[in-house]
Amino acid sequence: MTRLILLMCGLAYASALLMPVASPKAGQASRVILDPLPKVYVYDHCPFCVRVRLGFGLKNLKYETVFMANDDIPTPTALVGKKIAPIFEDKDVDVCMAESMDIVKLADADPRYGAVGQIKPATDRDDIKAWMKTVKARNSMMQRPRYMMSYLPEFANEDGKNAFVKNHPVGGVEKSEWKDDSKWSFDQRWSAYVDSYKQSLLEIDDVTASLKELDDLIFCEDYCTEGGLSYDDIDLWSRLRSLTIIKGVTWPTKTWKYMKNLSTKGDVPLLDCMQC
Ligand SMILES: N[C@@H](CCC(=O)N[C@@H](CS)C(=O)NCC(=O)O)C(=O)O
Repeated sequence: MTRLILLMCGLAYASALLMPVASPKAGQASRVILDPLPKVYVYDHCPFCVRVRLGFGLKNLKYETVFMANDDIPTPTALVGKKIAPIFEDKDVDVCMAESMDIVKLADADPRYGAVGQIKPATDRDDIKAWMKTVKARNSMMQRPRYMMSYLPEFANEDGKNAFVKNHPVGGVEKSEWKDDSKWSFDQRWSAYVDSYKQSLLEIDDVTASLKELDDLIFCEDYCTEGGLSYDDIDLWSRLRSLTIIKGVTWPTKTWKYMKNLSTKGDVPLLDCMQC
């Protein structure tokens, strides 16, 4: 009997995962498919990149996602002159640019990329901004070691991971000091990452508690600010997605539905399948 129940649960889970993703979604703008497709160069873990992916996905604008390796300097430099993500490239109209919010705003103001004005302006909500400020440092410390344990494409090779570790301090160390090879060796940096992961296990309940506070600030399961989907969501959802990699966090019901709904509508998967 237990085996039967487990099998049924497994089947329900599998059918949820295997739902067709290309079917038209209720209330969504019609699909925009340019030829050639515009490209978005990203790192999967990067919340700024997620802003663009979410914005384009919500607009139902098809684009090619290029996951750059984290140690790839030539690709972004050839495009915009420095190592940065996201980068938006639409060769047909000679557009190649960085800056996530500028990219989403450009796409939502130009009929080339579908109906304009689908995303309402940011409302500058001080309560959500204050929440994000309070949790920012702690959340980064929890996410960084987990990215190194993940299957994210920019870290598919050791060089990508090593580049990330060298550029992202943990344990409250200043970036300039952390990057100084005379002060921090390769092994010391990695060992600090292990310590940071261990420390983070003691802070899981704090993440749960902070999400409980946020839940009261989220208006509904589809958008965080009364009035509809806005740039508030483009920013907030993209930051929250990074938290979905942390195992053991209990998400409040409304906030989790918000995460799942925008994940589906924006066609950006959460990271919960690689929690650690
Ligand atoms: N203001 C930029 C920030 C972009 C940004 O800082 N991206 C990070 C990745 S999360 C980056 O490319 N950093 C340089 C690096 O990884 O070397 C935006 O919103 O697009």
